[in-house]
Amino acid sequence: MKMSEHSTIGISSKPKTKHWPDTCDSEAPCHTFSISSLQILDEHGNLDESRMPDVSSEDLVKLYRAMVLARLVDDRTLKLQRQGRIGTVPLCTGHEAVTCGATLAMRDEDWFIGSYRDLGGRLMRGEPIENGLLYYNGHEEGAVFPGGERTLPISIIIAAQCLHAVGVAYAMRMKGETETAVVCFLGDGGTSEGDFHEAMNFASVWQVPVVFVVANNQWAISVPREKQMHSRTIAQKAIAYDMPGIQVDGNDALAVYKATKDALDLARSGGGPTLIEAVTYRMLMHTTADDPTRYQPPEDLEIWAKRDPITRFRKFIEQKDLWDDEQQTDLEAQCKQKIEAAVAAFESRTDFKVDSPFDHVFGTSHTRIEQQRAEFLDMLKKESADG
Ligand SMILES: Cc1ncc(C[n+]2csc(CCOP(=O)(O)OP(=O)(O)O)c2C)c(N)n1
Ligand SMILES: [Mg+2]
Repeated sequence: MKMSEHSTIGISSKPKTKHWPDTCDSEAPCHTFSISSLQILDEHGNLDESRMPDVSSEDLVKLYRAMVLARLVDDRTLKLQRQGRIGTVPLCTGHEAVTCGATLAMRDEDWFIGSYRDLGGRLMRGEPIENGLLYYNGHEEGAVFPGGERTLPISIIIAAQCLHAVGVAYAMRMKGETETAVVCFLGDGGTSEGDFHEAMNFASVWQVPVVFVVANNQWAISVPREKQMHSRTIAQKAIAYDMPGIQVDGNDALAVYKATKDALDLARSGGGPTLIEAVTYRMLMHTTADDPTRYQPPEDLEIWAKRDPITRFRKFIEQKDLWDDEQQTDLEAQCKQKIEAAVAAFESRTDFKVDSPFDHVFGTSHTRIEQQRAEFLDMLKKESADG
């Protein structure tokens, strides 16, 4: 497609103003850049009133409830895995403010395109708890849910979802949707991948409505951030693509909410993409297949435990008289009931299509894939015949 055609599909055909000088005066910097940071709720639950976004009391409570549900689902899933009742699972403990805060800023018609550590946000988008259990037990059925067409399946391929996000945003504008936007979640490790940079580049060139939310949890499996990049911040990677970049306290759900809301407002108004770095910490293992005690300093865990996103938010809503111990007890009981119902439903299901992964490799049937499907089904048949 030629650039000149863009205006007919709703994407600005106007090139961005060229802002580089023909020659650079060696005495003065050509450009200077800076990265700002945002915290609204500190680790003790104290609020910076001047930065408080406009969020209703109802939404504050909704956000808190969503974070608690995600934490409790994580606890239960870890136990199921340790009991051998589910396969390998990535856990989200510590990440609740990132995904839940960002998701609260989204509209239902926006696209949620993420990875495997976004449980809280996925549940807020309406994904049943049972789905995650199915998915991590190897059943594709858990990758989709009714009404979840705009919540894409989890991307296990690091940063591949960034390209999907830009493509979806571009397609949306082609289809004439001018109000919807895409939120793309990824990790710090994802920003060291080529896919991320390609996506950032085209998001910038096309000025598509995408908000990249990077959960900088300090680790890519056992590789600490400083061993995979030399950048002082991840937010500064936005500068290379001339898009806004901001670093937020990723354990402060209000800061994540505000940064995402501002970025979505900008995107909806035609202002293009934004990169948000949410600084947080992975409080548990990478996945249940990994032993973080071999590489994670215990003192770091202590430091980050004091910054827990849920504890500080609870203090904040208690100070606002929106929450008390009785509500907490009720919430935990309700969550546990929902979780147990999901576990029971998951464990009683037998109607799986074991070869469903082959359905999703290409949009249409493909000879090579069909051969592989036949081999796989044959192998299962032989295995069950052998007992
Ligand atoms: C393209 C690709 N390379 C390698 C892997 C193996 N892998 C799985 S998770 C992971 C680390 C990702 O770290 P990060 O992006 O920081 O996300 P986090 O797990 O910390 O949430 C890697 C390398 C993969 N899934 N995809
Ligand atoms: Mg990481």
